[in-house]
Amino acid sequence: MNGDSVYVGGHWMKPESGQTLEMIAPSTGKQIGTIARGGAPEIDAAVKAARCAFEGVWGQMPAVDRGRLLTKLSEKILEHEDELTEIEANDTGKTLKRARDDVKAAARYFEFYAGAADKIHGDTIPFMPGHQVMILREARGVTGHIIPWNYPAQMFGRALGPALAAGNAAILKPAEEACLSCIRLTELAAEVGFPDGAINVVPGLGEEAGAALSAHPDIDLISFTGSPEVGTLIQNAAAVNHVPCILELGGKSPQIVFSDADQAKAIESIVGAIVQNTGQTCSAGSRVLIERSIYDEFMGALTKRFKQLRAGSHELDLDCGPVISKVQLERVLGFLERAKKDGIEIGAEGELDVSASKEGFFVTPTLFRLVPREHELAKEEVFGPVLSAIPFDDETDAIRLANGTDYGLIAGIWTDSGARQMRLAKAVRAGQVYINGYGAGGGIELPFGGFKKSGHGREKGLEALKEFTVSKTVVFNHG
Ligand code: TXE
Repeated sequence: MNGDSVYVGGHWMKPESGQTLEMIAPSTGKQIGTIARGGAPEIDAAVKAARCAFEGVWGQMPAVDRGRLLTKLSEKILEHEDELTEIEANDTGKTLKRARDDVKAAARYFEFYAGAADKIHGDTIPFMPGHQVMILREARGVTGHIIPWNYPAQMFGRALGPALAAGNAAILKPAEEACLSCIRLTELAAEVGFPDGAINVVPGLGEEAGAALSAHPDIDLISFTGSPEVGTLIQNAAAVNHVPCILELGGKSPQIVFSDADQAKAIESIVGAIVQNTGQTCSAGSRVLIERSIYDEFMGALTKRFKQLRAGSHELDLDCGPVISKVQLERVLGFLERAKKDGIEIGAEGELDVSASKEGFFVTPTLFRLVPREHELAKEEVFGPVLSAIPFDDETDAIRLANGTDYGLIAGIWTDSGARQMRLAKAVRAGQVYINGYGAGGGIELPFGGFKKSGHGREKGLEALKEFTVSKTVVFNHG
């Protein structure tokens, strides 16, 4: 694998720094590979290569042919499903099942957007007599994508699928904590035959390669998924050049359980939504809000289920693997320690399996009871398998609580009442609302993005194509 190179203009090359970064396996704490430490020079070369592709072969390619290339990449990913699954699981500490689902999702992104490439079209508008107005829908041009470590393979597809389908030339800056699958996926994309410069991948540190990409004056759009703090830095850097940004910045998503809900069904979903990917999911359901009249009964069943959870080596396919890094482990443990110090009662803890090595970054799944509404556990994203339970009095209180954080990414509403389902769906400020279910980001077809500090812009679904294109109004005066 090209673990010491950046991919620019159709070529793998060593970065000017001549340096590499170590990739550490979260389950063992041991190095399993390297990536290039790309920086400003490589980002600049990538932007130039992308501009050249956009103004040349790639930009001129018929949409149907762009779609065919995306189809080929999708098929190629599935041909390499086993290999990519292993890479992804070792690199991120995901369970093998989760990693396989992610690789399939990466293929599905390219499949979905392949079919859409030649269906992007504009409109006409009735205007004054003697005039004809056409609204063209054009690619933005050169798009930059800064992605996180929690779903490297999926994010590769989520970022590049719609950007390329729409005809943009792209530069991807994957995360330094985990991106070996992105390197391998780039190799597969190169084999498929995308024109030089259509896809450029520059691994490196956020403050180097990422900062250079977000501040580059010749970028037409930045899409970013990561922390709110870095989202602010990126948006500020891009603003200097008036470059628009799509930001997806995480959440503190509520699962709201009313007394008339199917409790057994809700519990399975609630547990799944906080332990999948070891809680390192922007759309993790990290708060469970429970109607007070059923609080004790519901917590009894939830506690019982939580105690069955096991975390251990990703190879065993338990409920949780490790978290991504020592830094993240300390961050999650910090939340747990502060909560204990503040006297918040632990409702249940899962179990650390013997396979959870001391060198790995393991944390026990934890459920907290009666979390005070203003506590950080009720407000802040932990990004680990940590669930906060909070009772509510009535519907109004539930809505207030659900909307009571700076975030607004997704929400789950559990109730049998149709009228209440509709009221809550409208009142909760979140980009996705699930009724009697919880999608954790949902299918690729579904638009995804946040309200408030969860970010702005929409990815996934056909809405992503709107973001990665721009309208141009053309007025013919034939009077
Ligand atoms: O994210 P960062 P971190 C949240 C989650 C987590 C916290 C910290 O709560 O605990 O963020 O994670 C690049 N200019 N999410 O520190 O730093 C970086 O290289 C340009 C939620 O890992 O935001 C990586 O590619 N780019 C989330 C990407 O930003 C910079 C997923 C994300 O890293 C940069 C991940 C800079 N100055 C974390 N600094 C979600 N929404 O899903 C860093 N980067």
